[in-house]
Amino acid sequence: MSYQPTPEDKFSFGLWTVGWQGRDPFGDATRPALDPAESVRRLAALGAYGVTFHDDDLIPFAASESEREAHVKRFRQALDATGLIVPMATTNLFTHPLFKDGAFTANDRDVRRYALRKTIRNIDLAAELGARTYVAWGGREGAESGAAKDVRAALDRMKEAFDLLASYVVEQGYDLRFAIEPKPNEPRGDILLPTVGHALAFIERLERPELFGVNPEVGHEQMAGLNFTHGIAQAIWSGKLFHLDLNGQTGIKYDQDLRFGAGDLRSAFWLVDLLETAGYEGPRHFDFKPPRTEDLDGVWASATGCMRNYLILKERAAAFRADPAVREALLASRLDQLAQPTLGEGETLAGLLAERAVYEDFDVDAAAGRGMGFEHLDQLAMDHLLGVRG
Ligand SMILES: [Mn+2]
Repeated sequence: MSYQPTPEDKFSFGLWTVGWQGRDPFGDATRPALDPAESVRRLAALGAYGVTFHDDDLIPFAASESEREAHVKRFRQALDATGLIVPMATTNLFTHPLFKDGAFTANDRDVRRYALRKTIRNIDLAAELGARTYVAWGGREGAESGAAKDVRAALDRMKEAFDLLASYVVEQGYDLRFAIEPKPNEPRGDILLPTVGHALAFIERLERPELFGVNPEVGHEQMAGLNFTHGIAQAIWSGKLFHLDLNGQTGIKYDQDLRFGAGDLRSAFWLVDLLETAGYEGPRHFDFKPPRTEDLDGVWASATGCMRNYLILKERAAAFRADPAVREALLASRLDQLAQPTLGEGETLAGLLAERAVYEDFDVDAAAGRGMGFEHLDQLAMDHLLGVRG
């Protein structure tokens, strides 16, 4: 296998990923600005199918109306020339000092009203460019200290904003759904909706929950020490995996945004196994940052590595699932039983309560003594992941 991506693989990249100039809290930019049209051409040449953007990646914050039109036109021409699509767009509600205390949940009411206008303006552009998903990452929606934020009131304002945005999209007739992106901290000390679970629960309180899903990011869940693949599985189980951000993270530390596969490799293997077997049909979107040690050649090498690692893991996961020894090991670990309802067909709880074999006569010691076989099963997975089997 060549691991050469094609548009059928549905790989997409944010303009802000390859375009990141390497500015961090301790150092200045190490790379020149990239022209969005050039990024589109390079990504298409590498085998990506899509490109995503924040309003401010494409159109500088203070651009005039005519400058705005010129930027959009150049971008659209690059899309038309390459066949790249825009599956998703999002709003930058975090860079400008205006948003230092948040956007939809800023204590300043006029900041919240401005944030709604800024978002709706970019939703119009997203719809115009054919995006089907609108991501909302509230990086500044949070606090560093207790009294600074009334969290219940802030959640009221967050709900108000999303309810208004959803009704706008419905009124305009846009074919666009929202995906909320959780993150536990950074840039705020603590961010609202910190995990996939928090976001899933919040969505159910909205007026149009059917228009909202999640956009989980590998590193964001792993920053909180959580099992990303489990979070994705629950999002899929809930019908809420509208989009996702692939990257790499090594443990509980700052948001590393490494290229996909370069963080927790075992977790990446199980993630690809899940996405490829659970019927997820959305974009495989990379939200990473090529390290600031890299020049532009290194940027494209990093982007290539994201896609290559996904395809290698896809191949390895498929080989794992196809291996007869794995099928046998899965049975020995009783995965087939987990898939069966706990009550039999037509059986009632009363029947379960009346059956002595279930409880009174149950051989507890024998059941407790049965090994689960998980170590053998996991080693088969390791062998496949490491490429020494099959
Ligand atoms: Mn990140």
